[in-house]
Amino acid sequence: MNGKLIVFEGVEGCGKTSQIQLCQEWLHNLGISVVVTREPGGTALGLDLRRLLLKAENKTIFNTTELLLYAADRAQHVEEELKPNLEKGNIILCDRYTDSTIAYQGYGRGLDINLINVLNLIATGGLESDITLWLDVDIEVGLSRKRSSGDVADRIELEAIAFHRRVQEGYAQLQASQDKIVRIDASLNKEAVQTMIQTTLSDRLKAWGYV
Ligand code: Z5A
Repeated sequence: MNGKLIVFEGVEGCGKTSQIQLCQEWLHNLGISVVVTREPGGTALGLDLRRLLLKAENKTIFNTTELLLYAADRAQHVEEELKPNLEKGNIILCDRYTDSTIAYQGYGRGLDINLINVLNLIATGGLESDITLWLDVDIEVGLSRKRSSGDVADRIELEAIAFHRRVQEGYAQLQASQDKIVRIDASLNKEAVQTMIQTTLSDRLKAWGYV
């Protein structure tokens, strides 16, 4: 496939949405064809799954059910959105992908990570990100940003702080074991974070032949 898949990962309120928007503008100004998407909810079916997954009243979703719903969202997203855009040569900026499942359902919920790896493989057909930007911010900072944004807290944000700490630890472990995952200090202001992202991506864009 000719395009590239750039994934943004991190705990709640790390600033993925803000940074993806700035990055989209930057790439657009460079004349690069860019598509923005997310998981869960990057397709019409995925939007329905997202509502089920994040509805705060859905307190009876079992951990395995949750895992399978995220996997179903991903399988649909890969076939309907990611593969066609990569075939067209587009750059895709994707808000969350397979590492979210390892961090949240693996480290957070305590489900078997080997099983999650197999499930990720089934859902993606082996499609991996070309680079993953891990926006690393202290969970308290992220959660307090979310609170001050005025958004209603969803089912996963309402989890205990210990859950969010395990998720954060999951990201740290993933980053330590994979060169493809680049840590970005997301505690800085939005402009400084974007500068770091652009510096990291500029080298890749050259290597990939986009600039
Ligand atoms: N999940 C899962 O469990 N398993 C999976 O496999 C997948 C997902 C794929 C939905 O994700 C949930 O699904 C998520 C994980 C789980 N858990 N929850 N909740 P989501 O990505 O849609 O939701 P989110 O993680 O809560 O992201 P978000 O709400 O989109 O937040 P964000 O994108 O990281 O941040 P933001 O919207 O850019 O910023 C939040 C606020 O902070 C906003 O007011 C900004 O203006 C402010 N902000 C952003 N950056 C800064 C800086 N640098 N300084 C100060 N303030 C800032």
